[in-house]
Amino acid sequence: MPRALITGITGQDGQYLAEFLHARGYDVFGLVKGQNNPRGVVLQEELPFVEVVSGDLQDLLSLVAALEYSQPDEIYNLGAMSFVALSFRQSELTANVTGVGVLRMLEAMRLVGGNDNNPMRFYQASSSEMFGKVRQTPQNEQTPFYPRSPYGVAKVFGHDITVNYRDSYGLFACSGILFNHESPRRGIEFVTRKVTNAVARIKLGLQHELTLGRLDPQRDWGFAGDYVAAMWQMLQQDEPDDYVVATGETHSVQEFVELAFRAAGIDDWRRYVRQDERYMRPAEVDVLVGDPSKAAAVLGWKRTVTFPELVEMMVVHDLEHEGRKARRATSGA
Ligand code: F7E
Repeated sequence: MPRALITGITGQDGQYLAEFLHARGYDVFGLVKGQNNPRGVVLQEELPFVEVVSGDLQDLLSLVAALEYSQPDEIYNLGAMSFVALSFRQSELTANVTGVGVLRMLEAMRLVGGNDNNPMRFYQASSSEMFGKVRQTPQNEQTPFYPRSPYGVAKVFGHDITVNYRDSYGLFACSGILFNHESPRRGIEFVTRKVTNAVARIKLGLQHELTLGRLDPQRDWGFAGDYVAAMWQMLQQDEPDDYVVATGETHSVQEFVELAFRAAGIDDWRRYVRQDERYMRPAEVDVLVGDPSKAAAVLGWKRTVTFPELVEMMVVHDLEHEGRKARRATSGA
């Protein structure tokens, strides 16, 4: 059976990727950091087939030990401090985990390596945030980077060091430049899930307003379940390479908000939405839209969920989820 090690296993993408690989017969190992990490406990309940390996992207020896133990054919480096807004307040941590963490994993891979006939393959989760103040539209694999946050800067380092280690040491290392991808498993700190969760709670009478930052930024939003397939496809090619994964469409935060309220049967969204500077960033990425034609041509990748379907999927999930929580609270169970 093929073996895979996933960092960031407790996040949205880690969970979808673990299920995807498990369904294809992989033994899946997940790197979990810290002592008694509560997300590790949730992971064991939701994805019992994942074998948890302890380790931290800030600790090279722990990565060496994790690779020696799991002996993966494929390493998926999804672990990061991934919230752009927080990266402005914890920039050093972001540089260390999101940036230098990639270098540590590549070094661990060089040390442990796998055998010559079957060297380990590496996937780096790069990000459209690297394009930041965009130099070209739509963005493709050749578009120059201009990151706008400590997170984006750290991701540029992670991307460049992946390419450098591939060129320098012949590692099978790929970088997937993924545009925003969302799902009912998205963390509540990100705007899409914050919106769909609030819409559900407003509909159920549990909350009365939704406070957001800017409504005009535009993003290329796809469904996370589609995007993990592209990660895997990259590692099945004969040669390692870099790919943009995106829908090719862009929508504003406001459009997402309008559709989400409409999906819950509420037409007058403006009654509920308030803006607050607290949620505005020192530097913003205004418009992102990716060109996924290389991923389509080489990997045969395409998205299966449209933007309105994505919004509806998240609202329906949150209505059900918040409704169940509220019922449990009133029944005292
Ligand atoms: O913000 C605006 C905010 O935090 C989207 C991460 O997965 O995708 C994600 O980065 C937009 C921004 O995602 C609120 O200013 C308005 O313009 O959901 P987000 P992001 O920053 O695009 C990329 C590809 C990654 O790699 C990242 O790891 O929405 N916005 N009001 C808000 N954003 C948040 N979070 N909260 C608000 O209240």
